Order: sequence, then structure tokens, then C-alpha cells
Amino acid sequence: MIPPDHPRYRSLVVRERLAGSARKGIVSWEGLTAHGRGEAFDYLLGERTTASALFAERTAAALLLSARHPVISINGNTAALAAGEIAALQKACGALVEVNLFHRTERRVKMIEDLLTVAGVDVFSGKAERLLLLSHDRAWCRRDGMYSADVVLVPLEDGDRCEVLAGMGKTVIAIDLNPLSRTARTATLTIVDELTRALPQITSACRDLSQAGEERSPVPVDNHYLLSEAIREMTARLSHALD
Ligand code: PTJ
Repeated sequence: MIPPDHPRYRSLVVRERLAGSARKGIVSWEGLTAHGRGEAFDYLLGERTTASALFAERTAAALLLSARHPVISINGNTAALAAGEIAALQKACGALVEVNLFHRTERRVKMIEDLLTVAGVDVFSGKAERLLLLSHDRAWCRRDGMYSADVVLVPLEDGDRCEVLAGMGKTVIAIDLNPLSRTARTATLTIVDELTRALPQITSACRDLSQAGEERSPVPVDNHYLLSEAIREMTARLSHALD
């Protein structure tokens, strides 16, 4: 039992949730190491949403709302950490939600789809095909889902698929705490923020934009600026760590 007065209570509870989800088979064992890497970068960021991340989240909302066929891609970590937040975002932006796994088994796909459904997500399931030009199992997706999407939101991505989706001419929005990753550098727009902080911000920006009834015009993105701002924030914290 984790005592609520522990200074790292939230972080420990999240770890416990991920470990439990790994035991059930929802999160892959490798997903636990991916989470640890994310934690390290979040530490450098000060475990907060920076101004540039907030700007990226609002831009992501505009991209999702102006999309013809937006799709949110879900892996094990995302489902375990943020199924409810995905349901809220889906309602706010109208995207399809599709499960796409690196460590893919039919059993894991089904477990994750069920978890999302219970959380209120309308999951786009059905026949997957090996459609993406990848040698690993992220190649499996749905023809009327991710394959034909114009905008894809990919939380906690591996760089390969990000590159392939971008190469297909899609707008790729990544959520990745590591601004140096191949995903971060290949995506059209990278949100350097923790998943459970980022998703509600995107949702709330979608609601604001929808209420304002703003014209859906092309959305300019300067990903190089967003990544350099994230690196600058981390470097500044490191420089003043012992002040
Ligand atoms: O469920 P599967 O089988 O699809 O596997 C999913 C994992 C996460 C194992 C797979 O996609 C993977 O190996 O990812 P990577 O290449 O380790 O990349 C994950 C990235 O997400 C890393 O750069 C981490 O810094 C980042 N990350 C981890 N946790 C979070 C995060 N970014 C935002 N929020 C987090 N909570």
C-alpha cells in the first residue's frame, strides 16, 4: 500500500497501475521501461505543462478539428493510463479510435479494445490488415481507419511508424516526453508533455474552438520551434538544479 503522504505518491500510484496492467497483459513488459524513460524526461521538465507544450496542445486541437478523417492510435500504455481521457477527447473532436500495437497479439488487442469500451470509447475495430510498410506488427491497421486517415494522433509512439505515416502524407501529432526521439523529430507536431496532462488540454481546446465556431483553415506548425523550446526548458532546469 502506498501512503498518500508519500512525496512521490502520484508517481508511485501510476507505476502501480501500469505494473498491474502489465500483469493482466494490457501493458507490455517493454511498456514499463518506456514509462520509466518518460518519467526521466518529465522530471527534467518539472512535471508540468510548459507554455510551448500548451501551445502545441491547442495546435493539435485545431489540426484534429480541421481534419477530414482524424484517427487516434492507442497502445497498451495509453489505454492503461488514459482510457477515460481518450473517451473525452473522442467526444470533443470526433476522431476514430483504433488500437495499434508494437507487441501485437490478438488477445492484447481485444483486452485493450474492451478496456477502452468500458471507459466510454467508441472503438473502431474489425478486420485489420498488414497495410503499413513496416516489418513489425505496427503494420497491422484498418483500411477505413488509420490507413485512410489524414490526421493521426499517436501517443507514445515508436519512430518507425511515425516516419511511415508521415511519408504517406498524413499529419502526425505525437505525444512524447522525449524531445530527442525519432518520433518527436519526425512528427508534424510533437507535444512534449505527459500523456495524462496533454490529453485533457487538447480536449478542452477542442471544446473552446468548437464553441467559438472558428473557421477551419490550414494550421501552421513549426515543430522545430516546439522541440527546441522543450529542450531549452529542460536545459534551464538542469542548469539551476542545485541553486
Ligand atoms: O503497447 P505496445 O505493444 O504498442 O508497446 C508500446 C511501447 C510504449 C512499448 C512502444 O510504443 C515503445 O517501445 O515505445 P518507445 O519507443 O519506448 O517510445 C515511447 C516514448 O514515449 C518514449 O520516448 C518515452 O519518453 C515516451 N513516454 C513514456 N511514457 C510517457 C511518454 N510520453 C508522454 N507521456 C507518458 N506517460
